Amino acid sequence: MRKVALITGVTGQDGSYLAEFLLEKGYEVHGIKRRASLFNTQRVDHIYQDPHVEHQNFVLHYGDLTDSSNLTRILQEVQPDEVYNLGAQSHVAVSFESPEYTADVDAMGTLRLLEAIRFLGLEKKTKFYQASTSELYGLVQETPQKETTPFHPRSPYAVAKLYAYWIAVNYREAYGMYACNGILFNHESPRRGETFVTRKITRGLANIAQGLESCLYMGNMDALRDWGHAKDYVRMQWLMLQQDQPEDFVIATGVQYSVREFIVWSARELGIELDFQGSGVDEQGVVTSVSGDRAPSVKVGDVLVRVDPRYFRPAEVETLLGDPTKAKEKLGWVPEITAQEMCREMVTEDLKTARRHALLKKHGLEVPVTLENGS
Ligand code: NDP
Ligand code: GDR
Repeated sequence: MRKVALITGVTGQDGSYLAEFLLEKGYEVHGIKRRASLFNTQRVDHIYQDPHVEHQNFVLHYGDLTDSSNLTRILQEVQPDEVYNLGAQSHVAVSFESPEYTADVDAMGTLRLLEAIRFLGLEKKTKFYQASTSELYGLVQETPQKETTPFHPRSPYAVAKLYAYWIAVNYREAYGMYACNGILFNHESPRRGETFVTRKITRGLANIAQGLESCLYMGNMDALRDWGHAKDYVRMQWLMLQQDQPEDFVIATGVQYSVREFIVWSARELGIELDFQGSGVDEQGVVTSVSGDRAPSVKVGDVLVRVDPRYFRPAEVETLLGDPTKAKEKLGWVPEITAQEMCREMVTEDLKTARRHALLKKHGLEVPVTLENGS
């Protein structure tokens, strides 16, 4: 019998990689997608299967984590062996603007799913993965952060995820459910949402190199993060549900870089050397190009990056660095892709798109590019 998995957030970065991974493992994969006024399945279109053919093994269901009757109905229909709860309002800065909605989806949504599993009597059959986060550590109490490091969340997003973390632990202890938290540090890819910092940088600089944009507006460039590749991290999500006992794991690379360094790497991939004047938290901070021989639209002395305080957060998480020792020892997991390799892959993909758009522009055709500078 092939295993059946249900993924919330299947249309997101991790959901799409996880769906691919489980399909390769022979799973029947069900995903929950939100109803939207525009198509929102771009990340999973390549694995889409026509519902009119028989023996479909990738099935999408309309649903929402704010709707418990809908979650119960989908769970009853799918009867999953494994549930991966990846759905969330996942943007930290946006959570300050929509705190109540973030709590509803990220905290209550997790409770709704767990309750639906219990209500249907699936608590002994269905294993549950909760997408927990390094943001739980927020104002860090210990470096590097590991499973036993105390939490101090710094945003409505992190506080909502704190509830989700503990309700998963509680259902494990109270009802004997196989529920695990993966405390994942930042992970990125060419499929990363355009308003997260790495993608904002690779896409923004690629557009600048091709003359589609002139300046990238950034927040705190001094922030330090432990960045891994999403492909490596979804493998880990699956591994966590294949153990004898449910446990919580930190997933990280154990190496930390600044946002500024990520900007330098991305620019270098595009043939641009940069000169930083002012700090990442200095409102006067500007970054100019020193040379740009491979970037057709960049001249020496151009201001390519400016600090814009609108991207500062009301409470910032300055530094995160994970200690993945437990995952290495118990699950035999090691990340395979470095942050620099990932940056190269992201720049390469964004440059392909930027080149296509520049060509359209050159021929007077409409460029389907959103110039919104992100969050
Ligand atoms: P994304 O933002 O790329 O994807 C989030 C997914 O959740 C999307 O499919 C989105 O749908 C869906 N979603 C949003 N709101 C709802 C809702 N109300 N009901 C149902 N689905 C909803 O996030 P990632 O893939 O990067 O992250 C996956 C999970 O892991 C998230 O829970 C995130 O908080 C967590 N996490 C991520 C880390 C990272 O560095 N990427 C690190 C640690 C934790 P739509 O496509 O329609 O917007
Ligand atoms: P984060 O990721 O908040 O860590 O949450 P993000 O990429 O948004 O920010 C990382 C750091 O970069 C700083 N920064 C900027 N961030 C954005 N988005 N835009 C900017 O212009 C900018 N300038 C500087 C931020 O202040 C921050 O310090 C991500 C999400 O995927 C969460 O869902 C997940 O839980 C955590 O990672 C782990």
